[in-house]
Amino acid sequence: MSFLAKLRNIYRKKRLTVKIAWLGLDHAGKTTIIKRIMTGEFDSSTIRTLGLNVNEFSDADSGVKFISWDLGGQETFRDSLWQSYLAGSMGVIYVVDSADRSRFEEAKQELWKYVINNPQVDDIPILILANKQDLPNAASAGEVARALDLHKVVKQSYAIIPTSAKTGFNIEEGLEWLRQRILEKLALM
Ligand code: G3D
Ligand code: MG
Repeated sequence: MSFLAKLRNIYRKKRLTVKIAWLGLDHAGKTTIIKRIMTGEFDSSTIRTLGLNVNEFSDADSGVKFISWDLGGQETFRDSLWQSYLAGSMGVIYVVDSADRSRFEEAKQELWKYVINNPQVDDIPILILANKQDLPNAASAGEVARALDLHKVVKQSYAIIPTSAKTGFNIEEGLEWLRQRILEKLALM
């Protein structure tokens, strides 16, 4: 069963919207992965606020809402804006282009600034996708983990897994980790 189909059961039982925040530098593969997971009919919209593109995807049937945001580039007013989008998220998915080593440092800075060092994310599970594994020069998940300093994460529960949005490799399997964390959280609600 797919990630969405499994979450649909939660929705039917609890009538809860499961909101998940997708972050990462532009070009990491967020939109491609989301479109791959969103089966059947879904709504998508792009909200342009203060020069930022926020993409929203919702699947009415499962009550799942994905909110996706490109990090990196010029500094804007996004700090305060982002907080409101992150509030109430049950999970954060951080996507990295494993083949673009020239942007690992930037990916690390943004991950720590907006996710790991963000008090709003203290008890939100973080799934990191080392994407584009189909490319011959892609760094392994271990190499990406070292580049992002993940061994220094102490507050949050996180996992890093290798994926390819192009071939579909490991996408459902990786999301399964996050789904389990979400189920644990819901059990406490
Ligand atoms: P973003 O939403 O994070 O900004 P996109 O990223 O989903 O728009 O993807 C950016 C580009 O990377 C797209 O190519 C997309 O096809 C490609 N891409 C995404 N995931 C993978 C992957 O796993 N492997 C490979 N080889 N390419 C991937 P274009 O050419 O449209 O810019
Ligand atoms: Mg995108």
